[in-house]
Amino acid sequence: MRILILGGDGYLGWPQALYLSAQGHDITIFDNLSRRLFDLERGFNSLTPLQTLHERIATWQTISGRQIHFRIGDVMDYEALAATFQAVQPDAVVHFAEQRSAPYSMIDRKHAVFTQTNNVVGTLNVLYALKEFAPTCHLVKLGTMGEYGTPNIDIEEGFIEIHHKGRSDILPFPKQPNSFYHLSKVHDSHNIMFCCNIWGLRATDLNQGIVYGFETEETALDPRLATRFDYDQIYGTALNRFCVQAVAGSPLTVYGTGQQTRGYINLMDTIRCIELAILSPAKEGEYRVFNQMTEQFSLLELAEKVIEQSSHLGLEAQIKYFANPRVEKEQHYYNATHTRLLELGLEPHLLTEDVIASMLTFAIAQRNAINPQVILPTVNWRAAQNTVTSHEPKLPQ
Ligand code: NAD
Ligand code: USQ
Repeated sequence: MRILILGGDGYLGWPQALYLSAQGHDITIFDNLSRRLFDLERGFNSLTPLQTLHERIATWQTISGRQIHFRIGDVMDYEALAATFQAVQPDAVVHFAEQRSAPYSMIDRKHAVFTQTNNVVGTLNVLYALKEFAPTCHLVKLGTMGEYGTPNIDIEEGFIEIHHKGRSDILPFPKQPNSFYHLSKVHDSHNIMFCCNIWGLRATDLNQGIVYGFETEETALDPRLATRFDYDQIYGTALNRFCVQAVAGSPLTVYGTGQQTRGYINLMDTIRCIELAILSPAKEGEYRVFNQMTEQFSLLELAEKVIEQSSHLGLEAQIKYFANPRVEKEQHYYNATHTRLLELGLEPHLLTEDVIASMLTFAIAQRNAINPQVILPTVNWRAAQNTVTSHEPKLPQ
């Protein structure tokens, strides 16, 4: 298949491109490299040393004999996007190209506006490009489990049957997101569902949990193929951060009570789920939602797992409770259905002791690259203005 990967230079997009290329698909990456620019501006770094996109692609070609095509471009630039759709004529488009950090979106007004503009307008452009140039192409869009929030009932896969005053209907599951970033995904979901309905587009919205891990079969072939491993307070996610903190000798930063429970998924399962969605596409006019997670844990459960494995490696990790910089429920019910990808054939890689040990071992090997200055949280949801650095995103005119 011809597959266009928007955001194919990112944490998930790059290993996805490698994996689908290895399966024999014809891959084109479209990315504006904004994620790399953010690190350069702030002095943040991925724990895995990253090669340029050119070097990554050349390495893959040498190793596999397969070519990945790429175009540097912004999904907010409709002309560039449209030209890419016309040139590639994709059978499937995987859309990762969004600003994906909740703390980034809560820094201040400019970062909130940037996040929602980049994500919502970008996705709207993708929907128009599909309509104009590839109406039968299947859109596989990365959403997030955080769209649902933490309701006091089981979370269903996208839709719920409601009985109300003697009538019933199957309606989108209620959304209660916890950040302007998570809200941008809700807005995207509504726009995608609407376009499937009015134009007959076909789309799969993957409400994904928090991804952990840094390696796939393909990235492990050569260090130059590594994907990013973020551990900073803006882009680092819970488990990845806890592993690096344990190695850095910093306390594990548990916000609030640590009872917050979320869905999690291994990086290797992420790329397989997306392949499964591509191979069984949505029908014409169909908007479907899969909950892309394999297990759920509270933060304390994760922290305790990291502490236990750390002790086997001679590290003395400990928890430090921080006053929660976020506004979120700290004691709540959480039970999310996630059967549709299993039905399509997903065989999950679960969070075993070995997985955590391998993440810790990798962090130990990279110990000298850890910058302790970027670990502690400074973005507070309650503040109208947070100072991360003086840099501000450029807003659209
Ligand atoms: P990432 O920031 O590493 O990658 C996103 C890529 O998109 C980057 O390479 C960036 O340069 C590019 N990009 C951003 N805006 C763009 C634009 N306007 N035009 C072109 N390229 C643009 O993020 P990731 O962790 O790989 O996440 C990918 C997707 O998966 C995101 O949509 C995210 O919301 C979703 N997701 C991620 C996780 C996770 O834990 N990482 C969990 C659930 C959902
Ligand atoms: N948390 C801590 N300590 C930390 C970091 C986070 O206690 O050092 C807590 C947060 O308060 C929150 C939970 O851990 O309760 C998860 O935070 P996170 O930063 O790991 O994940 P989140 O902000 O939800 O965002 C990440 C990705 C995002 C994706 C989302 C999936 O950055 O792109 O959409 O996971 S989900 O959480 O299912 O919505």
